[in-house]
Amino acid sequence: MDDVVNPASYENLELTERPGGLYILTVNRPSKRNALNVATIEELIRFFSGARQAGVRAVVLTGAGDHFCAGLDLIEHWKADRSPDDFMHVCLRWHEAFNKMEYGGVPIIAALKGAVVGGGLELASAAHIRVMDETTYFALPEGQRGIFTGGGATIRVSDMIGKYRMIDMVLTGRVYQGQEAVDLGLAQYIVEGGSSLETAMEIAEKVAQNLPLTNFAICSAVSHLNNMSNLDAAFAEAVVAGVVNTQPAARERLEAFANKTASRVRPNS
Ligand code: 1HE
Repeated sequence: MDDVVNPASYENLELTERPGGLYILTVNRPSKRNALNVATIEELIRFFSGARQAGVRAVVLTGAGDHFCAGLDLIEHWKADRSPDDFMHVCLRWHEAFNKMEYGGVPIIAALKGAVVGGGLELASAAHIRVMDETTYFALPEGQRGIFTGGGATIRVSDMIGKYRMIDMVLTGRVYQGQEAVDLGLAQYIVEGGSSLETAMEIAEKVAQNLPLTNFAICSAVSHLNNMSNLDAAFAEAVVAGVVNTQPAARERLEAFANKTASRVRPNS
């Protein structure tokens, strides 16, 4: 079995295969509220670096226990008494992991619950779709802890909710939850009276029906294009569409539309 999708390859992550190339990836340190230590970040890098080549069609990312993720392992950080150089390199490994997620081309659906805080929110923000439930709450407690964000919140959380809301979250430790969190853009779905995992799985099953190259464009190119000037993004979008929209596998779907056997787009009933 490819090491990347072999559950035995991981100590801090639990990997469960589901039919159709779907995987549930669970940060599995519930006694530490799934705090991210160095070893867990390295395992995330390993999985997301090889997921596409290993044939993974979609990933549901969650945490063990009642909380999604409590962020940086503060105890490991405190005990290590790191130098600036050391911690800069810790953060660069976080970026390696989260960039592999955001730009890797495999759809990642985060199933959120309980605390999604600090680096936990940075982890969630590297997923493509976030599903929360009624227990989920978001915060950036870095300001209170005497530290700063280091795993991309300045980029991705700002992107989701706007720079000044992000600044307010870090300055004041403000907590967002419920429908307000969806309205602001911290999550795209809220599950009332049910589990975010179940809904995230349904979404993953649906997106895995798309062609892998199409999903690669959606889950890699959109992020790259957003980093470019509009002029360059328009050019690069055309190049990506040139590749994706002429893929042989798409012809069958286009033919079905032409033959009127494909489903039509209708309003929700
Ligand atoms: C931890 C961590 C952690 C819990 N690092 N060990 N993140 C934070 O500031 C959030 C810190 N955590 C909390 O606020 C709470 O733990 C929770 C709201 C997440 C959960 O509360 P609760 O009551 O269920 O658990 P607890 O009793 O606080 O913690 C249970 C255990 O998890 C305990 O360990 P134990 O050995 O004493 O049982 C805690 O020490 C441990 N634990 N959270 C290490 N974060 C790249 S820069 C990113 C910067 C940041 O992420 S800053 C935000 C850090």
